[in-house]
Amino acid sequence: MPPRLIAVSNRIPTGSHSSGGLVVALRDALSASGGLWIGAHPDPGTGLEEMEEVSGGGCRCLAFRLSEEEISDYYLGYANSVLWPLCHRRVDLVEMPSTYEERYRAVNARVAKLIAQVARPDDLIWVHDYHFFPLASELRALGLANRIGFFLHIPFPSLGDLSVLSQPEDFADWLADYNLLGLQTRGDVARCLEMYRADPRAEFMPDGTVKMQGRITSVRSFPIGIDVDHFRELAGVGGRNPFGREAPDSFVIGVDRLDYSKGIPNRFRAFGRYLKTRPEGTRPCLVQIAPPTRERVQAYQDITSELEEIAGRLNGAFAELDWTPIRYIHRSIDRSVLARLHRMARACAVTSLADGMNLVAKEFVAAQDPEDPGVLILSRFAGAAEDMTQALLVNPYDIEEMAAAIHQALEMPLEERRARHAACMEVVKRTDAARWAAQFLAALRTCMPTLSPQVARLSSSHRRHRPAPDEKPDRVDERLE
Ligand code: ADQ
Repeated sequence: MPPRLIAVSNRIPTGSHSSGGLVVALRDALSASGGLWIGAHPDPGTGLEEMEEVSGGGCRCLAFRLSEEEISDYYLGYANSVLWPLCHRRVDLVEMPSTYEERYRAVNARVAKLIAQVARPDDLIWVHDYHFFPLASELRALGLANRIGFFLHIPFPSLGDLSVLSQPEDFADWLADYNLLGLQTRGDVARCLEMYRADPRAEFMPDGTVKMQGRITSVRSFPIGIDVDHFRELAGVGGRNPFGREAPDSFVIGVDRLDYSKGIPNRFRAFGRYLKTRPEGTRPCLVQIAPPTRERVQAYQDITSELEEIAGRLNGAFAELDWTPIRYIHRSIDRSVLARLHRMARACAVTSLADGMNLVAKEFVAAQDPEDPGVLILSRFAGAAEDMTQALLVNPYDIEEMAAAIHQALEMPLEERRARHAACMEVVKRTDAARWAAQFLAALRTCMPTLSPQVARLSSSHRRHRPAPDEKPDRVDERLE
């Protein structure tokens, strides 16, 4: 039996979110080790000092509750109005009331205590994403010497953008408490190492690891992928045409959470530009599926209005009685319908201004019929572009170039489509979600451990923890004292 795994992420799988590649890959790794998945309960609540079992995820899941204030200040606030825009090169959108950061630190400290209550000394702990940057520091302060890994799903921020944080030096410090730091791309690794290179406390070891004040961290890229076979199966299943009698002649598909990082307004503009010059007699559509997220954050309300305005204007200008060029669906749809739509589309437009990987690009490629595949138009700023170089790579700020790519994709000869698809498919298979999880865990199991004396020293000098206004003085969990 491999060492027990504890996964920590903001979301835990519940019935409705349990079929994505990440969930399947982690669930399998957790089941194989008799592990636990810890995350926030989907509903706010009280009873903040303990976790509760949640069912529906296919593995043992424990949830902690977030209070309404924590959802506002920690989740919507620091995580999604500071760290998310910072990592997606939108420092202009960063909002910084001091309660955001205080609550972010306090939630991480509280979650660390909850984890410490259930963790055994030889468990592997795998922390996911920007909601939990300081979690390892908090666990070390409680005396845990376990191997702790971190995977960042979104882009690693640039050194310049990090200086927006109130205490940028804490960021490098937080990450140094992880034994393994997993990032999506080689570009992310380069940005992370640039941060450590600029930090006088850090030194580089001959094996490429980073040493900071006695802690050794390995920084590596692990490009995430999808459950390829499952998505192919979903796409290949027959059944009814999702359009019914309203099927377009040919269409380009876009599927994204409605987020400003996904570059959807420029995609619409590029499609409008393409419509102006399209070959005579053709009536293609852009089918955009964009369910809302984080609707209480102003920047997300703004992008929703902007898209409605552009789609309305373009449809007003180009629609005919029996043709609506932009079909914009502002809600989530069933994954099997999504897979069918991908297979039917002639092209998929992924136009992110910044994106950790972008799984939609991989899902589109996996869904294609290799004998008659559609074409992937892919932003060079999505992590997926680092390896999927045979997609039609575009600059998402350049409307003309994207319009030309839409034309090229819809007119591309069969042989070229096949060759490009085969090359992209090779990448999709190579980065399958199960392999991604296995590779990360193999690296975590073998990376340099944290020694107990180091933890003791670190926790005694747990320098910068600033208690939140409503936080009571700590009593370290007795088992660990
Ligand atoms: P996201 O920003 O959410 O993920 P992405 O990688 O594209 O972006 O994954 C979205 C997932 O949600 C896909 O599986 C997609 O099919 C699904 N989805 C999107 N719209 C949907 C809809 N309307 N109905 C049903 N399903 C829908 C973050 C990072 C990414 C990184 C992933 C994984 O921002 O860069 O690739 O994590 O690490």
